[in-house]
Amino acid sequence: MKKILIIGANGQIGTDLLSELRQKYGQANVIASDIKEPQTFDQHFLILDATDREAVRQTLIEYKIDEVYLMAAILSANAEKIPLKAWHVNMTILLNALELAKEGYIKKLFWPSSIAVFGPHTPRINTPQITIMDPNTVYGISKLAGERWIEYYREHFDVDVRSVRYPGIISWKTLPGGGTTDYAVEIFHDALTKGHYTSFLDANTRLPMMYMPDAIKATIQIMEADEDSLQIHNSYNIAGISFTPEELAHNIQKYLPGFHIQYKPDFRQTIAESWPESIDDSQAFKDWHWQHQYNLEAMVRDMLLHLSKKYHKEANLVL
Ligand code: AKB
Repeated sequence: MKKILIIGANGQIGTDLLSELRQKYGQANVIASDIKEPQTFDQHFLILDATDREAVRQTLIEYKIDEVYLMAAILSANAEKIPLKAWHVNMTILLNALELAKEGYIKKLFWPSSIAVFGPHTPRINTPQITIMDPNTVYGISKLAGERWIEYYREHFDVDVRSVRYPGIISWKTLPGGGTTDYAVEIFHDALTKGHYTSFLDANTRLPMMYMPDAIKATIQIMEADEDSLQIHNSYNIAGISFTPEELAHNIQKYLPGFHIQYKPDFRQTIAESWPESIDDSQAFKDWHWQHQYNLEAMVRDMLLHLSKKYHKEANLVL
């Protein structure tokens, strides 16, 4: 059985990825790591600072790791507050992993890119796989540079690295940390606990989003795809659902009729306006049969069912 290391296992995507990979490959074969302790005890967890290449190398050797999922990053909104640190962290952890893969310590690497690689001159509707990319956020610049580096390491050093451009990811287990698309998760928590939500994006800001089960499916599917079928060596566009805060609020109101939303856009509005509204993922479909499953209605229902249990608010839902 192969051995896997997740870096950034306590984060929003890392948490769900960890449980899915452990179900698939067994508890002891999937080592979780993060810079911070997890909420609950995990005997296969270790503290790891991925900017420290020697520490990562030791972990790979000690646990005889084959594959790494590099899920740690400083996201778009947080990165704008600490530009140089965000650049340093996002690039160093990737270059460390690529160097270790080049040296033979990692057989296969997953590194996520993001819709943040696109910018104000990118076609915003049905954004093509190959198009203008002029990101104007630190996070987007680091992801675009990362895409160039992974392709470079593949071409020059035959490193097997797989990547998708995540849209905003919606999930109930762990909150996202510091992204522009975070409103689409916060809204559910506030709808259930307070009955109202103040959105930091305008009512009509349409962004590409995806429900977590689809994001995990894409991540594992591309890692398992036959290498020869992958024609794209920077990062694949993947699409899920595109909606606005207003449309999301209307869908929540179907289950929580008393819920209301107000809009107070802040600096994240400018970031959102530089990103696409929807994504063309036909290349991913063609190469590795990618297709999302959840639409807006199914995602909202599933989110509310899970979170209402967490907050003991099942009785409030009109089902
Ligand atoms: C963010 O908002 O920064 C992330 C992303 C789209 O990569 N969710």
